[in-house]
Amino acid sequence: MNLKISTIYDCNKITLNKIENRAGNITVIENEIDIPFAAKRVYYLYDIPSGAERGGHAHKTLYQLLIAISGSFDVMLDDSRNKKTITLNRPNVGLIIVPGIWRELINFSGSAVCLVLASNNYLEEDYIRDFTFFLQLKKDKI
Ligand code: T46
Repeated sequence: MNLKISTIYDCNKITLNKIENRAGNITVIENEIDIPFAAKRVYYLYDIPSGAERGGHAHKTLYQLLIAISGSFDVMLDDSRNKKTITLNRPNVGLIIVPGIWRELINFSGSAVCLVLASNNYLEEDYIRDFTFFLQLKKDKI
């Protein structure tokens, strides 16, 4: 997806499977079956102090799935024209974020854990961390 033309409407919540039994539940995520990309990297945010904010950047090429595997938090998405805020609070519901979307993670509950599946390895060059530069890139659509 072209980072210049992607919008917040390309970022959607997905409900993952939940295999239930008396001893508890399992959710399984398989590349290109349960998510529309192949995950190359997994990381998770935890021990997040009350009032802390994470994110504050966009990615040039990275696709991600975010899941609140414990607790809850809000994800604010911005494509330079439109904004929306998504609450994640269930371990079998994730949010797909496509390239070219500014995101901020706020309102973490106590013990919240944010699991992220990402389509590529860590590359600092993939980050756009300056909001003014992000707006310029999105304006320059052609
Ligand atoms: C995102 C949100 C949801 C690494 O060395 N390797 C990694 O794979 C990652 C993700 C981070 N880092 C280092 C880079 C920084 O020195 O860990 C430090 C914190 O990273 P950052 O400030 O980017 O953390 P967040 O929580 O603001 O953002 C992270 C992801 O970077 C980002 O892709 O969408 O989680």
